[in-house]
Amino acid sequence: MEKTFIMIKPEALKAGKQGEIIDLLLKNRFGITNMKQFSFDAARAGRFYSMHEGKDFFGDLVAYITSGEVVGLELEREGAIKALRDLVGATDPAAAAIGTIRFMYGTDLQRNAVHASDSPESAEKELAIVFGED
Ligand code: FUP
Repeated sequence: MEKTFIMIKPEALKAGKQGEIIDLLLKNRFGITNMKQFSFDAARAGRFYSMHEGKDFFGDLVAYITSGEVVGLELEREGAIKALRDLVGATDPAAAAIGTIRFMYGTDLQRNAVHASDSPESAEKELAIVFGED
């Protein structure tokens, strides 16, 4: 079965929404095969978001993701990567479809509640950074 990665971002955690978000994952038939609450340091955040290095929002993105604890989950399901992206919704919560996680829990483009892997390569890389490093 396909694996993917989701991360509940700092503002959603501070608002106490992690339980509701995990409940939605289970209701949508994702299996949870690993889960961890942790804080990024700047070096690990830079590796995690390396595809955005050089973009104007990169510094703000790293500052934001290191601003508080996050919860990372390894998920398993048939077609997990696409199914999760559908459940998560568009990057900007203002554009996210009704019923999606970002529609319900996102605040703005940066504080959009969750991150979800967008390809098998991203999932493998992100799972290794979060669960493979100590
Ligand atoms: P997504 O794959 O939907 O998480 O979106 P992207 O990979 O395009 O963006 C990664 C993160 O960068 C988003 F979660 C929010 C942030 N971002 C900004 O803060 N400003 C931008 O202009 C674009 C993205």
